[in-house]
Amino acid sequence: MVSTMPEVALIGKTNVGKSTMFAALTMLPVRIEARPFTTIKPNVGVAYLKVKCVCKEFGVKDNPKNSLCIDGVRYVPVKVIDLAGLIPGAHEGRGLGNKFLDEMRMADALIHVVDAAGSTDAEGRPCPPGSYDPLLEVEAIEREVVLWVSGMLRRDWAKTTRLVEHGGADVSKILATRLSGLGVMESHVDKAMEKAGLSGRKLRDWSADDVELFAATVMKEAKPMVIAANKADMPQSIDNIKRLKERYGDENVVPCSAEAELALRRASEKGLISYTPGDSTFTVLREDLLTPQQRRALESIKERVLDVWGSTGVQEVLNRVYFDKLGLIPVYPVADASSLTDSEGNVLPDVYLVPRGTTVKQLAYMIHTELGESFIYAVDVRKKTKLGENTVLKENDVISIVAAKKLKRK
Ligand SMILES: Nc1nc2c(ncn2[C@@H]2O[C@H](COP(=O)(O)OP(=O)(O)OP(=O)(O)O)[C@@H](O)[C@H]2O)c(=O)[nH]1
Ligand SMILES: [Mg+2]
Repeated sequence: MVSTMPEVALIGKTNVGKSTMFAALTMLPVRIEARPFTTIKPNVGVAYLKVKCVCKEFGVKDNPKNSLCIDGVRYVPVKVIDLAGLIPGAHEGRGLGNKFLDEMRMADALIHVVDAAGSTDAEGRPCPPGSYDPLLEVEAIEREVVLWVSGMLRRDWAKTTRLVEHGGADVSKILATRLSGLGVMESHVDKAMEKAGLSGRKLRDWSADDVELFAATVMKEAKPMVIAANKADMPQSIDNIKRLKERYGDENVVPCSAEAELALRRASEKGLISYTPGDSTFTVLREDLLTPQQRRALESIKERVLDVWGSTGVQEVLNRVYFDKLGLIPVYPVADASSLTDSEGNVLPDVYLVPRGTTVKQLAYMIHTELGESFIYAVDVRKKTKLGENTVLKENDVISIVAAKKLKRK
């Protein structure tokens, strides 16, 4: 189950723009430098998903509690972690080693930041743009993660095999237990074994390649991922992004410029421009305060990023991960179906991100165990109809839960 504040980790080769993207997403001042291994300890912050709020549809002025609403757009907080960068061999301790991997264990999803302009080599050292192939980078980094996971499995493979063959342990259960620190569940293991063609095979017959294949497949199941094709402001990225999309699928690759997004958000914060993350344009508000350098930078962002890609892509990456990959939908629980308020009179106080397929009763449990336990029925506030406990929630549902016990809060 996804916790109330889902978590996403930024992973990738060193020096590709992870911290720049983190800074743009969270507006936290973190160290950004054009050299490998700038980030040593992970940065943790809060970013906001952007969804169209239902307040305008209902014609109400809302008072959000767990989120923000600006001009009819709901900003839903999510946790973001910016990790130390990787280089080949990291799983064996090269560079900053594999400690980073421990830090991403509980992430619900991953954003793989890639230098799409090919301006850093395999080790993350700056090189002439276009001279390194980002497709190799994606393969190399994914391989590090797989080798780390398969290393974890292989370490006690003999014991695992014994437990299954002599102890009668269930294969899926034991593999899930071995990887439980990574958020891997039995359902992920089952799916991965099936997809890798390993279902029914005796563990002792698995080759090293089989273990690696399983590790790769189970990670795909347990940690949905989007590729952020960064440095899209550099012209060398255009052809590479086309190739990345061909190789990994349009839905898995989002062109972005973290640097452009950071510059726009900072300029907006200073009141120099009006810009909303995710937009395809910005408006200069204080032409008089812009230095010639800032003016040139803004022009370049317009020409090289917004006019080419339609946005900086940073907000899109985040939304893509949560809504497409994790399959979450926003729903708005309220206590009072007629006033759309909680018990304190806040209009449309909360938005919950729930996995597609969640029922109204499951939502009641997410809000409060007591609400789930004493659930009687729910009300679809929009249609003013009663919903039974097994009714599956739809995107943007506004739901009031009627329970036997009145909760003190909400
Ligand atoms: N052209 C361009 N440069 C960028 C972009 N994003 C980041 N950079 C530059 O890339 C360099 C590395 O940025 P960081 O954000 O520190 O990279 P990182 O991936 O966090 O690096 P480590 O923490 O060292 O692994 C800096 O010089 C950034 O200014 C981008 O969108 N376009
Ligand atoms: Mg960094």
